[in-house]
Parts: sequence; structure tokens; C-alpha cells
Amino acid sequence: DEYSRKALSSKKERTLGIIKPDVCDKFSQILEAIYDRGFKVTKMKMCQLSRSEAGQFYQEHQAKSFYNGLIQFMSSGPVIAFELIGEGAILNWRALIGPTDSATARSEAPASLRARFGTDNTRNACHGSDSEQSATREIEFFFPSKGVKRRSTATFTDCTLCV
Ligand code: IDP
Repeated sequence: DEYSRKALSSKKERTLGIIKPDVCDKFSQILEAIYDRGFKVTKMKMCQLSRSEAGQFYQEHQAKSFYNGLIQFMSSGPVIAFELIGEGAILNWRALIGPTDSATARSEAPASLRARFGTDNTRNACHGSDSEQSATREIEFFFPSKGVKRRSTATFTDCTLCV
């Protein structure tokens, strides 16, 4: 299929992925796809973001028309955040999740996670960091390194139920 081509880069990278609130119950199928692609899952956390935490995570989209809807959606239920490691992980993970709009994903990348599990432009199943810089910031957001003063005020309400 379209994602079995050679890795886009041979550089070992870290990236941050999120299973968004709309597809928390598809956890096992998404994880299977991740392992099938050869990524290593090195950190993982299930939590529910407050509105302000979701806003902080998506701060670069503050001025966008879809910002409020995005924050509402991302704080509406549990998310599962994880760190992935692999060759070219940043681009390869984004290739596996597919185009932002789930409808576009279904026509252009039918094997992608957004095509398989997403609903529309907002409820699109998964997140993936778009650059090395974002990956570093987003990994630190969910998995702050010890001894580093946290810029994030995120508290991450623990979540034990996912329905
Ligand atoms: P990406 O997640 O594919 O990198 P971004 O442009 O960074 O896409 O947007 C972040 C998130 O905001 C998307 O994953 C989606 O949930 C939401 N979003 C993006 N564009 C739109 C839009 O045009 N309408 C509604 N929601 C959007």
C-alpha cells in the first residue's frame, strides 16, 4: 500500500502522537498499525486535557477560525499521548495518520488512520508533530523531563475509563 515505501528519512527521530478523544476506543487497532510500521512506543499516557491545557498545546493555532472548536473537541474526553521513535519518525508518523481532513484522507490515502477512523476536519483521530521543534515541545508538554522547570501548567486529570 501507499505507506510501505522506503522510510522517508534514515535519521532516527522522536515524535509525539495523540489518539484524539473521538477514537480512544480504537486504541488497539491504532497501536497495531504503529507497531506494524516499525515505530517504537517509548512513552505513553492517557489523560483528559482541560480547555486551557488543550489551548496551550495548540497555541500556534490561536488565531485560526477553527481554534475554539478544536479546543472544545480536544478537551471533550480522554486522549492517549505517546512518544514514538523510529527512522524518519516525524514524517513517517504523519504519513501514517494521513491528510488533516478525514474525507480527503479517504480519497487520497485510504489506508491512513484518519481515513480509517476519522470523521471530518476536526474529529480526525490522531495528531502528529510536524517538525523536530514541535516534537521536542510536544513531548515535553506531555512528558516533562525531571529537573526542568515546567512551562506547562498541565495537570492531566488521570483517566481510567475510555468510553
Ligand atoms: P494537522 O493535525 O494535520 O497537522 P493542523 O493544521 O496543524 O493539522 O491543525 C490542527 C488540528 O486542528 C487538526 O488536526 C484538526 O483537528 C483541526 N483543524 C485543522 N484545520 C481545520 C479546519 O479547517 N476546520 C476544522 N478543524 C481543523
